[in-house]
Amino acid sequence: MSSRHDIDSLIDRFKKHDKIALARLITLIENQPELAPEIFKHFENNTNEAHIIGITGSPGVGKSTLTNAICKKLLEENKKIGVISVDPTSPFSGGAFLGDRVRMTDVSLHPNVFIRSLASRGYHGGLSRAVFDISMLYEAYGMDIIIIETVGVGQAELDIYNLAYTIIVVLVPGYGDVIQMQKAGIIEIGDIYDVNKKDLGGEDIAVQIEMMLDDSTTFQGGWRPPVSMTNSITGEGVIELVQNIWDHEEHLRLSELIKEKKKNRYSYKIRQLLSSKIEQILIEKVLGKEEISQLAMKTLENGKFKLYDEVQKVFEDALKKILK
Ligand SMILES: Nc1nc2c(ncn2[C@@H]2O[C@H](COP(=O)(O)OP(=O)(O)OP(=O)(O)O)[C@@H](O)[C@H]2O)c(=O)[nH]1
Ligand SMILES: [Mg+2]
Repeated sequence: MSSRHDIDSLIDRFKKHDKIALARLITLIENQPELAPEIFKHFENNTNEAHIIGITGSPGVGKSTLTNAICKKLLEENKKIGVISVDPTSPFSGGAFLGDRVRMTDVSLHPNVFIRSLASRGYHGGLSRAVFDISMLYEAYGMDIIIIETVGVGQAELDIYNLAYTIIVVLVPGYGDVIQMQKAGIIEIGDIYDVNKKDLGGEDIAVQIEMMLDDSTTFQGGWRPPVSMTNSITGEGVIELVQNIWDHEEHLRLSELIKEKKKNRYSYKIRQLLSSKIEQILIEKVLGKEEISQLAMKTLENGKFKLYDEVQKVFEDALKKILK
């Protein structure tokens, strides 16, 4: 199911806003990234640009529920929305995939919303590649807004900083969360802060974030991140949060910072593409599995402390071969 003809007919249906065709193209590009150029070729005349939002925060703070509530609000504004939900599917939160489906069923059947969950496990670094490619498909499909949900631990939140234009950091009542986020260095990346589960308190957290922001001396281009409080189950406070999103979008547009954000997004992607190509050349043409295991044998024989030198030598030889 990937012959040229199949792709062409999928694209035809995609262009007629067939959600099933969108879903299939996503699956195709997810599993066979090498098809991306052929697929994207069909959209060369498409100029639609979406505003890309990243929602991040610790597990269970309500990111998916909040995404659902934001979608509802945006649908009232007649927006078309694509969601990419990166689920950790950790052994501890097993079944998160289905859980997200359930929490988002509210909006997922609406013709102007499309939701894709990606299991973060098993991607081995290719996750942001998939997130990027899917967001390209969403833009080609005509989405006005793209929401990327990631758990704010590990590598993923660094990726989101490079991939999205407006970052929402979600926190919940209880100081532990703020401290954990501070440790992980995530707390600083927010353009907007939201204290969710306000039905459980949270005033103190909002104050703490405001104080933290007051201590920061530099705000990017004069933007001081606003702090909202929501109950994403009832939708309370979501109007304010969505207003903050639009304010930030306007700020980026008027200050032309959006150009920087976009430049950063594509630079990031280009670096990724290039380094994977270089890696591929190295592995396929110069240093395959066989050569690497020979090198390992040599290391065992000659002493493990020579490992770095040996690798450097092999690398230099490889470079010479490539450049020849
Ligand atoms: N009391 C209360 N519970 C909430 C609120 N928002 C979400 N929840 C509940 O919090 C739990 C986790 O919500 P999710 O939306 O799955 O949280 P998440 O951050 O997406 O979780 P992961 O994707 O697993 O990290 C669910 O049981 C929600 O019903 C809220 O505003 N108040
Ligand atoms: Mg979730």
